[in-house]
Amino acid sequence: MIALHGFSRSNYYRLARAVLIEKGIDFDIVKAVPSSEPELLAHSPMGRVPFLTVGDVSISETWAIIDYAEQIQPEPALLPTEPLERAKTIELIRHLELNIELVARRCLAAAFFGGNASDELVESTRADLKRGMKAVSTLLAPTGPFLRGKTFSTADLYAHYTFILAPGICEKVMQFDLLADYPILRERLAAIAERPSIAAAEA
Ligand SMILES: N[C@@H](CCC(=O)N[C@@H](CS)C(=O)NCC(=O)O)C(=O)O
Repeated sequence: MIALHGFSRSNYYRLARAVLIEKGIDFDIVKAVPSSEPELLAHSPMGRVPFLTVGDVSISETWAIIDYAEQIQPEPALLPTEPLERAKTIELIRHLELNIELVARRCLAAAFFGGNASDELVESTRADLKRGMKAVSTLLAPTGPFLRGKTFSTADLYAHYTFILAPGICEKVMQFDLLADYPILRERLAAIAERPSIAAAEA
């Protein structure tokens, strides 16, 4: 049996959950929070969530979970099969994660958990996010409704779960609207947010 472990406030957990729902894969949900306890490290070597268990095998890292889901349940496809479009979709996903999600997270503690962020950190985060947003926007297909055009993909789910967190961090720590200069992206995110799997992953 497949089980997804995580907690509902985790955007990565909700992303993995939405993918499994989109795929129609039958899975259980098990509550788990990040920890460096040996029991958790045995499943997820950095002590992070989500992780997936398939029988007695554990898979950490959301991208690995998504890839596994794609392999065991190819339809509906959440990644294009045409090689170039698949590469462009993965390229977009990597930029979302590396240049928006992980950059914004540098100020996560300061935004929501009473941590401190030095002026230097705030400024470098703001500058890197601006670069990241430009990169992401150049990778959007010219027409929607989804980020890469007519076909919904994992990139849309990555974007949804990236942009439910990063703008809040920017607003709290930098008083800046991350999406202000990107109305097309904002519009497509609104269309993606209507996806039933997203509502189901919140449940
Ligand atoms: N690269 C990991 C990141 C997962 C992640 O950062 N999860 C957060 C919860 S949303 C976590 O466990 N944080 C605790 C930590 O980083 O130690 C993935 O793709 O699954």
